Amino acid sequence: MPDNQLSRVILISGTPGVGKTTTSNLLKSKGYSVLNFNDFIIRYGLYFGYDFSRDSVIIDEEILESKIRQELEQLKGLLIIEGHTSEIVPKEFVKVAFILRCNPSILRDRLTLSRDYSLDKIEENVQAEIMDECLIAMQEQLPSSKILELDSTNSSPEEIVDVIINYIKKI
Ligand code: DAT
Repeated sequence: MPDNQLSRVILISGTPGVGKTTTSNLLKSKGYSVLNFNDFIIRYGLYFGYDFSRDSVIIDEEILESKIRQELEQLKGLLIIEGHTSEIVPKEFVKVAFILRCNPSILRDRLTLSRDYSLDKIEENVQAEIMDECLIAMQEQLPSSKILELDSTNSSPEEIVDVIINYIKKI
């Protein structure tokens, strides 16, 4: 398929608690199409187990990549895909990946206030943020020219969304 006929995908990734859902909901309210990657995985049963210690589904990356590819081949236009495993989306569709970041101690506060997570799970996510896990996972898939980090520590969700929309307008 020629590149100009592919659907264009913007990824939003980052450690749980950095603000992906909040940002995505704002984008949705402004009329953008947003796919929550975790909902997609669950809707199509694209997982083969549940990791109770991490409170997350265990995915089969090959099956998931093939299913999302099928979906994207049928789509035209812009789709925002949000999720902390969204680096699995085939790179030929991806225009840019935004990695939301947050200062680890603020992230700990956000997770403590907003989630029913155990202390271990909160610390696991804080460590993942410190270790750049989502950034590194994305860097393994995309060139650095297609990855933009946005720090949500001192920026409101509206400010984050403005940056994303300004970028979208240019592609
Ligand atoms: P995620 O979807 O990445 O797990 P979220 O959108 O559920 O994160 O946000 C987690 C919490 O942090 C939630 O209580 C809202 C708050 N939050 C999100 N973005 C923020 C921002 N830019 N500034 C302050 N708080 C934010």
